[in-house]
Amino acid sequence: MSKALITGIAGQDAAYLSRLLLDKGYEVVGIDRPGRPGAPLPRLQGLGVAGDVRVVGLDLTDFSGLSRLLEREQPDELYNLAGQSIVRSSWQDPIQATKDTAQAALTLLEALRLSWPSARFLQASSSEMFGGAKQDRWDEATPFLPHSPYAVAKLFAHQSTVNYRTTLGLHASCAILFNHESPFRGTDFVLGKIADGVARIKLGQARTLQLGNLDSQRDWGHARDYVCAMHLMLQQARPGDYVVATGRTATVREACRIAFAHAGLAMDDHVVVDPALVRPGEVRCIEADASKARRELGWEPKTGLEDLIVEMVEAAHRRGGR
Ligand code: NDP
Ligand code: GDR
Repeated sequence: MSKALITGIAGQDAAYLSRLLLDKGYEVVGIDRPGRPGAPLPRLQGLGVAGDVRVVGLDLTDFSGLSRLLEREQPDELYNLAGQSIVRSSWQDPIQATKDTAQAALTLLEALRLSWPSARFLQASSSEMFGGAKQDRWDEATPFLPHSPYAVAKLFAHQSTVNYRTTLGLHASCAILFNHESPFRGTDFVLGKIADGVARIKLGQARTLQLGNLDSQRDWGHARDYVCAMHLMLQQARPGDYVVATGRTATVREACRIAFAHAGLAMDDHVVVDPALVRPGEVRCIEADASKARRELGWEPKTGLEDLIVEMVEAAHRRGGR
């Protein structure tokens, strides 16, 4: 039986990845923040796997603790999904964001190198690392130009992973993930906020939904599909870096229209642009090119934008708003 260790076990992707790996017969051990042992993990519960994942609490910058954990668990695969994932929050506490994302990844890599180098490692990198890149298509060769403390920290973790692969020979890979969502997405993210807002308007709990830049563009996919790409990456004989995206870019306005239309509502009657929510240094995403993942991994996203949004709106409606 293969064993996987997943950091950030309380998060969206960790829940879908746990489900995928358990279905494949893996033993799954999750690393959560220390200090909340036995706390309920609603996303694991939501996918019916809370009882099947063994959870340990550990500070990801604790090198000795991580080394001991690796020696004890001897995992075949290690997925580093932990991190403070709200880009805006990284401006509020850039030092903590850098600790959670950059220092944690380096500590994991170093513990892996010294204690259990045979494990295969996956780093959750982000399209935010491209930031201000001028190219219209973003792929693995596009130069990075990070725009936020979050993205700078992600780039440090990314380059450290590349370094441990190319210089020290670890089987270490980076998934350069574009936005991916699910009913587990909170209202700090635009699709979660739209799904929640539509549900609340439909239920008569609200009349308006305040948003920022409606013309902003993103490539949105389903988290369930993106964790399949992560898993496939670690099954390759050779490690590498892969853009994971659908290839379809849409505006926030388009996403809104789909959500409101599904609920039988007219977006223009409810959406209000709040200039305070418009981001000053907006990342400009024109087109994501995931052809390497399609070609080498045989990976294809299964859920399109419409189905993703419908799933999110219906889940928010069932929850009765938040
Ligand atoms: P989530 O925010 O849902 O999950 C990340 C988890 O990491 C959270 O549960 C968080 O815990 C935990 N965490 C943060 N800091 C620490 C720490 N110091 N020690 C232990 N755990 C910690 O994000 P996703 O599941 O959506 O994303 C997974 C990874 O992929 C993240 O690293 C994210 O940056 C990256 N990514 C995600 C994309 C997306 O669109 N979803 C796109 C590109 C990259 P807590 O809940 O307590 O904060
Ligand atoms: P992002 O996701 O910053 O791309 O980071 P988010 O959903 O927050 O923003 C997407 C786009 O929507 C626009 N927008 C709004 N965003 C929010 N949150 N709230 C609003 O009211 C609103 N109105 C418009 C934003 O300006 C932006 O253009 C996500 C995270 O998962 C990161 O961890 C990950 O690295 C990147 O995706 C890839």
